[in-house]
Amino acid sequence: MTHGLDQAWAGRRIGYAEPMDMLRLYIDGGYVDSDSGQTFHTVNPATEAIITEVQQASDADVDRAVDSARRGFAEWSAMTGAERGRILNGAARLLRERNEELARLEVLDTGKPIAEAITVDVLSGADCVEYYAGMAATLKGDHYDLGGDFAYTRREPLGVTGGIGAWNYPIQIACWKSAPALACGNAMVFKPAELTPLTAARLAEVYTEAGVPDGVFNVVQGDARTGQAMVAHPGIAKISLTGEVGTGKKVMAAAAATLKHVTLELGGKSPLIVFEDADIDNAVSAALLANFYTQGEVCSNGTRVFVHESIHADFIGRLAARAEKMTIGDPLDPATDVGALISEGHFQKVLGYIDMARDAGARLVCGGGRPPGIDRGWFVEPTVFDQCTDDMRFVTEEIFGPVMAVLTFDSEDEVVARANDTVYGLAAGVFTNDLARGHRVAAALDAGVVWINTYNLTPIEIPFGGYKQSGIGRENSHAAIEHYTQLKSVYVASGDVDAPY
Ligand code: TXE
Repeated sequence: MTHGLDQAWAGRRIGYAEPMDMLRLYIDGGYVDSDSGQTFHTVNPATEAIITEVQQASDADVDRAVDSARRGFAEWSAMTGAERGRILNGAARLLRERNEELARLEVLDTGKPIAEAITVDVLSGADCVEYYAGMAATLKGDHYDLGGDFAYTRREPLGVTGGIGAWNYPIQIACWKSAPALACGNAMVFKPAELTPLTAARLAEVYTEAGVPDGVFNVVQGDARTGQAMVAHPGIAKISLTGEVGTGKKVMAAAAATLKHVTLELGGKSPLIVFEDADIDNAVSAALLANFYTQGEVCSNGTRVFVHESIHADFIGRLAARAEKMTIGDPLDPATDVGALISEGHFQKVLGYIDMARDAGARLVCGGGRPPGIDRGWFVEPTVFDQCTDDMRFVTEEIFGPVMAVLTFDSEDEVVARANDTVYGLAAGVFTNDLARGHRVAAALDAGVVWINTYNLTPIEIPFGGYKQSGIGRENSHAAIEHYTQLKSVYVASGDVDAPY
């Protein structure tokens, strides 16, 4: 099965990457040159080859993007929600038409398998744009009858907003931030992660082609420094960040200077709990996806797998048998299950955690390093450690790679307490056929998202975001509208002011 992939790409070898022009900034409805004179390059993680050079935005470029966004906002917010919705619907259609092209760019930039990118990344982004296109015309306030007097509320856009993305789902993150922002009448200046710059500008092309006015969605390229310029900019009313917890703390602190609205989608070290009555094969499927999909570079992954003692041996046996059959290699090959990690630095970081696990005395079940026979590209085998304890560093810290920790437990109370014993609170999985227990444990877990007998399903209709240090605010669903609008109360008097003096 080629996952719907055009045969022309099936089997395309790792080395393939047509020459690309230098990637410029996207401001005011088109590509423009940065005035910084500085560039960086983006690399194909599967081949370590440079894909193309990218222009690094200067602080003046961020200024230019905000000025353009202000002009775009004036035109865009003057439209009705229905008019904005029609345009955004067109953008969703164009994203679907460009799915294969954009999915392939995402594979080149991230190293993730084409089988994932072609079925999830771009299409889920299109679903998001379409969902908020439908919501644009439904935004409204309330009316309050005050006995002669009356009041009403207006749900108004914030103005120019800022989006800062992470590198694991570049175009999906750009859609998750820009679609609700634009549907509410805002403009957005967006910065993709410096490791994956390619597809955000293509989203800008799509918005322009669909009829979004110039300046409403601008893309600046660069690293933390460009992000810091956005957070400091007085013309940006809100920042939505997807990134590490440490970055979230820096952004929140810096945003205080201009008292910006902030929403943060950060990291996690989520528990995946398998009770003694669970369907073991289903739980194994979930554990594999929750640790090795996108090479484990998924924030909500269930990387602490708690298995009831009574089924532990059976679970580990079935897990190892399936993990060892996973195909690692050319991300452009539709048969590939596990692609390359995003960068040399991240590759070494993940290998470091694997060494840490060994040194801590955890038992290696399968994987454990670079796949034999692959000496180029930042590939790590799907790795499972057993006999782990809660205090091991690789069990408490987010690795963001294909490394699973299996732990055992005896009672529900014990496992809930251990699952919650973390600074994170992004997600959790509960595997049981006891209905009451499933809902009881879901209520007891400190997590923004809990999956019962499944994992990592994030339809656009449901809110996504973390408890504790995993984030602030929610993306997707109607919840995101709250983060991209502000409420104004208007009081209308029917008589004169009743002044006692
Ligand atoms: O994050 P980084 P990465 C998390 C995931 C992991 C991390 C990986 O759990 O922890 O993201 O992505 C910019 N001021 N999530 O390595 O390094 C930087 O340029 C302003 C959670 O990219 O934090 C980049 O664009 N900006 C998520 C972005 O911040 C700054 C899903 C993120 O960089 C900055 C996916 C600063 N001081 C990944 N420093 C979820 N919960 O949904 C860096 N940046």
